[in-house]
Amino acid sequence: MIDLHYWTTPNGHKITIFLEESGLPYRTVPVNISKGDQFKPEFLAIFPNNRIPAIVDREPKGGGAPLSVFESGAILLYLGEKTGKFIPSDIRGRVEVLQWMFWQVGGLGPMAGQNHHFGQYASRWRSHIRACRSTPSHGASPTRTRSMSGSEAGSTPKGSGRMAA
Ligand SMILES: N[C@@H](CCC(=O)N[C@@H](CS)C(=O)NCC(=O)O)C(=O)O
Repeated sequence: MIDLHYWTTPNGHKITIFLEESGLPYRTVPVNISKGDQFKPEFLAIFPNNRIPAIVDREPKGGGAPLSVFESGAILLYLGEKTGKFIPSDIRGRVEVLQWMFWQVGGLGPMAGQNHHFGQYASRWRSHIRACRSTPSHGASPTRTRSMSGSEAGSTPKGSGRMAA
């Protein structure tokens, strides 16, 4: 049985598509990244990169302790090798699959992710940060520092954009 630590994002879907297509038994463990579940100590203890998707294979090949894997590309490769599906064993077929997988995880994925991040979230931060900087007395107040680290942890700035000192 595979535990899939998951939220409904394109990176999460990559793994559900593989699992559904391969017929491997799995259960989903929701990680609400909008609420910051990925920063909970119990999640970080297994997956230090604070991101979904991530899996725990409770029956790894060869037996032994449950095996955890994070990063969608590493998970896809792990599951491909575990099941013998979607990753050919001959060198030419293998290269064909791996080059497109690396293209996706190293090129298209991050570009699309950053486009979404800067278009949807950072644009809100920009006006927030500009408003803070326009008031010198708000320079490096602890409130601002706290608020900015809150934003980095996934929440969006609240209020009009100007913070109390
Ligand atoms: N390179 C990673 C990217 C994973 C990723 O960015 N996951 C996002 C959701 S699609 C996430 O968990 N974000 C939470 C955060 O950054 O705090 C992969 O391919 O698995």
